[in-house]
Amino acid sequence: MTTPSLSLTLTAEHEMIRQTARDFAQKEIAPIAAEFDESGDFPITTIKKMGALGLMGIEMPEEYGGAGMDTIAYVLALEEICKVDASHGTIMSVNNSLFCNGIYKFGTEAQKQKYLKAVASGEKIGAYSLTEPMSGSDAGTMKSRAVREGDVYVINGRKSWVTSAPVADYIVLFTMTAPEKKHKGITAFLIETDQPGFVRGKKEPKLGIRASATSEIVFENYRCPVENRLGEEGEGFKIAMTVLDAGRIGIASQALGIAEAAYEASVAYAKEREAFGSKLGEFQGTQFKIADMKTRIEAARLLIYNAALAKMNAKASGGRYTLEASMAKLYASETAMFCAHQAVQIHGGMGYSKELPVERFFRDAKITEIYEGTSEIQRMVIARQELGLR
Ligand code: COS
Repeated sequence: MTTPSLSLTLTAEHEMIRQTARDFAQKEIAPIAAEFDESGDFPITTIKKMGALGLMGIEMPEEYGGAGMDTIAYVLALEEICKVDASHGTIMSVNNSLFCNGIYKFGTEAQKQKYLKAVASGEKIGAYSLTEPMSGSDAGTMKSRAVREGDVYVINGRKSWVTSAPVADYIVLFTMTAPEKKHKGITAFLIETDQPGFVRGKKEPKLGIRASATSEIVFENYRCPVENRLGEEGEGFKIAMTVLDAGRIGIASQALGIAEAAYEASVAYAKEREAFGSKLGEFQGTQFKIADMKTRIEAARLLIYNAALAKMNAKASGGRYTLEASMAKLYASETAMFCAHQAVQIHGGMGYSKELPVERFFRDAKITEIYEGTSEIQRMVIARQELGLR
């Protein structure tokens, strides 16, 4: 494979984390990826090892258990993991983007000491819970409730599609404290999953990213101390959206990794497999597929780097990078689906067989167009910004 020429100069630290993630993925994840995809078991051993390498809290300062690196380092490392297995990448991205980012930005010092340190270091697993059975894209319509009683909030309700929920130690939960205020009535809380009233619900039987266990969670009079509220009452929707901006850069990187895996498998197969007396790659029908895949991959990469740089600039300025994150997520996820689709087609029957990982790339790619905001939501966010509607 040729190395793409980029207008971004990577530092020695960037190269180092990319190599670390690449080596780990090849050595430790590649041999088990198919087996965990088949069983749907959570790969706790490899995830813990990723924590020890600093991959579970890449952007968090070292004083809070993280690796103290920047967003470029994060996207490079995540891409490498996802090139081998998107399930490991999902768990990594939720831990990094959705859990750590939120507490680092909105948490108190005590919350950072207790929850951020443990999750950024990989010692504990973090999760993020916004979605409910009847509230997905319209995140402001949730039914779960938190009612304050003295120095605790009593939480009741059902949340769904929570990545890592079957094993998570801590969860950032978004729930209603003032339903009449709609999205302005949502509040965020830090949930400890070993406390009474927290119940892990049914595990989702999924098409792809099967080893990143996902389940419902149920709250039955769960008593959450006031000091575990993240931010103020009513700030939950803004916290959720701010954190999703970071998350969407992660999902874009995941999609890029899947797209590259599908592309590299296709190039190798096109060079090796013969039909009608010629290599597949000698047919124009294959060449056009390869050309379109490569071009979209490099365009996605640039949008991701653009979003990562925008996030780094926003950290200094306090501004938002919503547009850049949504464009990267939209384009990269549709690129992943496009490349996985082409890869199955180039491989023919072998692309449809579980003997090769190409069918797994195809199944894993689809979720990137759905979670952390569907492609339709990303288009809505982009268009609203451009039209000045929000
Ligand atoms: N960062 C910070 N604040 C944001 C924000 C962001 N990215 N996006 C919206 N907000 C704020 C707005 O500024 C607005 O604030 P005020 O009430 O103070 O004016 C508030 O949030 C409501 O914004 P808006 O009116 O745009 O909300 P909508 O209900 O129209 O919803 C969308 C906006 C659809 C973009 C949002 O609900 C969304 O992203 N939905 C998808 C949710 C999702 O990704 N779910 C998957 C969960 S993880 S698997």
